[in-house]
Amino acid sequence: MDLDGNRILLGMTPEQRQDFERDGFLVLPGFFKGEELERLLAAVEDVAGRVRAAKGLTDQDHFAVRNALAHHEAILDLIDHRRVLPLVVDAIGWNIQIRTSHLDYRPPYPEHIQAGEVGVGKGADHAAGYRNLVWHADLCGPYLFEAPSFDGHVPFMEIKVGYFLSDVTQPNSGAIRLVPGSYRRKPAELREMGGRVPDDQVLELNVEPGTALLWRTATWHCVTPNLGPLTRKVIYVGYHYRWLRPTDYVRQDPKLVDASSPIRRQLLGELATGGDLMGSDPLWEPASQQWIPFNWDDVPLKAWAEARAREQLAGREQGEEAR
Ligand SMILES: O=C(O)CCC(=O)C(=O)O
Repeated sequence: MDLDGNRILLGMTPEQRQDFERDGFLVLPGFFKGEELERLLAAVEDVAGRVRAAKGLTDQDHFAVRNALAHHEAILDLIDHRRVLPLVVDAIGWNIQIRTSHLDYRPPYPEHIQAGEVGVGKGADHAAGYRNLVWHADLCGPYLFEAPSFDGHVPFMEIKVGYFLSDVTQPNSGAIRLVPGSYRRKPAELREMGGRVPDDQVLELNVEPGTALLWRTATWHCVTPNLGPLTRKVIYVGYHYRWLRPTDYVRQDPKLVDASSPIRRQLLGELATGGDLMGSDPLWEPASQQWIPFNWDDVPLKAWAEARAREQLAGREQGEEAR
């Protein structure tokens, strides 16, 4: 915040921030190109080969990998990518860690499988195990997180960055569908609508490889079947507050943590300085440092964000003086 209480943006333009507030997401075409995109695609194929070997799958089979960051360095490098982090902090702040990172690998449907109605979850494809996710908002549902809802709305708990690495420009090629602005609607409304959303409220993200999507995961979304000729390849990285519990891990592999930078250690759910997660007196006065740390150096994204905000302010002031 500046002295007038205005949010200082670290990566987003004011227009992007407005779009994000209005729609619940930002689409960033051409986010990865050239070598960066090639590296991610090679990583996906490398992981895919290992998954197939481990699970006895064929190259026609679809699968998802969770805690994907632990399976390839190129995926790990996404979590604090220099162009991603400022956007993430603008969206959700610095008091964060990774909840989940996942890879979705979805070859074209075999000819004999008929797609059911998109977003509804009934059809031969669902019966055959194809995961064309139905319309939903994340972190809510009949058994999950409804207690802390405010007046039936989903509190702001998480954002994800999606990286669409394959061509999903054609309708029904495995693209995500979104309902702009729906993070402000109650999940109960979606249920009352029978889990169907009228077409005029829906945006299907038919995007080129290398597009990124920064989004509040309370935005209603579903996935189309892959009726095209190409394999759908998407990676998502989800960031939530440090005081929530991740889904992909209790603690990440110590080798991975030890080899990580302080900011990366924070994002992996650890204290950047390597201290005890339960504080300095874990036996008699345990105090989760994922709530309020004794030492803010344990949460280095705070200082990182503040330093960047100061730079932005100084730049603004210099600009004003030059006028
Ligand atoms: O695979 C996708 O595009 C969407 C995945 C999804 O529903 C989610 O991340 O919650």
